[in-house]
Amino acid sequence: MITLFGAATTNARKVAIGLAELGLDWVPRHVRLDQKEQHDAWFLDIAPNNKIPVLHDDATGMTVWESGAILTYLADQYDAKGIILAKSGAARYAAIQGAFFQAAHIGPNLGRLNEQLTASDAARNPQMMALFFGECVRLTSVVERMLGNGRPFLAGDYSIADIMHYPWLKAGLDHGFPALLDKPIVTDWLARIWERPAVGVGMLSFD
Ligand SMILES: N[C@@H](CCC(=O)N[C@@H](CS)C(=O)NCC(=O)O)C(=O)O
Repeated sequence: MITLFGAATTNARKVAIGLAELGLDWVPRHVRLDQKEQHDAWFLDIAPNNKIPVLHDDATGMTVWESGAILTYLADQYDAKGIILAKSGAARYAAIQGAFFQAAHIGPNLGRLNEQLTASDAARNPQMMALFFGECVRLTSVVERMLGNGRPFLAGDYSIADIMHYPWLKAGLDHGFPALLDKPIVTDWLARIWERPAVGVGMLSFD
């Protein structure tokens, strides 16, 4: 059995989408971030960075953390047809490149900007706010270029690159940053991804 340690968050939902795409059975283990359970010793043993998602697979005995690494693991173990990640060649590395880009840039910058926007007046730092806002403007342009020339998905075919970005850009558009993300090329892509049944299933996980 596969266990996904997670919560109703963007990063856990990426993995839930991947599991649904591959038709895998799994059980959720809700980690209570509101009670700081991610700092408990048992959790730090499996996830030294004290963050969800974490996946454990009884079939291989492996435990993996970092959403991009988990999706790559699932693809290597269970995706013979290359539904979420091509087995070789340029398409494989374009997808992995997109996944790294999300984890290194989109996630941290949208996350920090959101922290600034939702902070109390006393805790808000105008310099930090300007820094993260500026970077998010730049990153939105990167996403637009990735989808340029009529490309339907972020890395050629549908892949882990789209799965990594979807919960973040959807949440950004819905909750915080319409001025940044309400761009036809991005909203068309969001609509295209949403048409996939597995995406709807994954986005409701841990609710
Ligand atoms: N780059 C990581 C980010 C994981 C992450 O930031 N998880 C958040 C929830 S969405 C978390 O566990 N935060 C708890 C904490 O930082 O203590 C990934 O993609 O898996």
